[in-house]
Amino acid sequence: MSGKNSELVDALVNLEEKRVLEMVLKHLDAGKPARKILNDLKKGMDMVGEKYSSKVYFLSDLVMAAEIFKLAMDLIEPKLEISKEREMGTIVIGTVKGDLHDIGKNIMVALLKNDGFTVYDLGTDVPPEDFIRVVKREKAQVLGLSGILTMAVEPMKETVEVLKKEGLRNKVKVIIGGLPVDEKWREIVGADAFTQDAYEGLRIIKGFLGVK
Ligand code: B12
Repeated sequence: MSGKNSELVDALVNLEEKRVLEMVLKHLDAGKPARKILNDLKKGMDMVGEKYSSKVYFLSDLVMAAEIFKLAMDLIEPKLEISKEREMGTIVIGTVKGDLHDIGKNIMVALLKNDGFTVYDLGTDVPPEDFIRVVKREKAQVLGLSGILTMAVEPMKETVEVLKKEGLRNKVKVIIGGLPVDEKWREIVGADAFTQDAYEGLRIIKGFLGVK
């Protein structure tokens, strides 16, 4: 593999589960920040996606990479625990209808929980009505919509429309996240913000709520 990548990136790209997990543990023991480890894993995942696009990898390879990523996340998550005792705000989050990708969303959820937010994670393939029901019930201040497929723009838009119909739009901030989202998507969907990066997402959400 390319000499520019870290060993961890290469191990994930080569789908070497044992080596990935060993390296994650080694990095954690050495005190490497969880954020840096996550960045490497994300880079590896992006490269796996490129290999899939260019037909070097099959779908089974994508599934394998996703499994390895999840196992690595399980090791990293407890280390993110700085557990703040304060109540930061309530967020409802999920991957929109028709989309089953949840790795990025799960990272966002882990970061939010770690910072003391109350998070209602509705999982994947979530219909608009389910988002709105939980937003209402929990009086959430923020709604986070994840979408990795290009078609996710439609269900995102639909979800914001239902939010409007229920008269909740001005009470809830909406942020969209995922690989394809950009300013154009934000506009089409009618969201307040977008990001392709969970750490930026955390900053934006804190900005919404005026907390640090
Ligand atoms: C892993 C993966 C899968 C796994 C998913 C496993 C899982 N549990 O998630 C499996 C194998 C199941 C899968 C299935 C499919 N996949 Co897929 N997959 C990927 C892959 C390789 C990586 C995605 C990923 O996890 N990235 C890593 C995470 C960390 O990044 P991220 O999602 O962008 O998340 C970050 C930010 O966006 C942000 N974020 C994410 N969500 C949110 C939410 C909020 C609120 C905020 C604030 C921030 C935020 O924070 C994260 C961290 O910074 C991508 C290729 C790629 N390069 O991305 C293809 C890709 C997304 N898949 C693709 C396709 C086509 C499919 C399938 C249709 C394949 C098939 N023929 O069946 C199915 C779709 C099934 C469905 N209905 O959803 C295409 C999409 C094409 C398109 N334009 O729509 C891609 C781009 C591959 C490609 N190049 O062709 N896939």
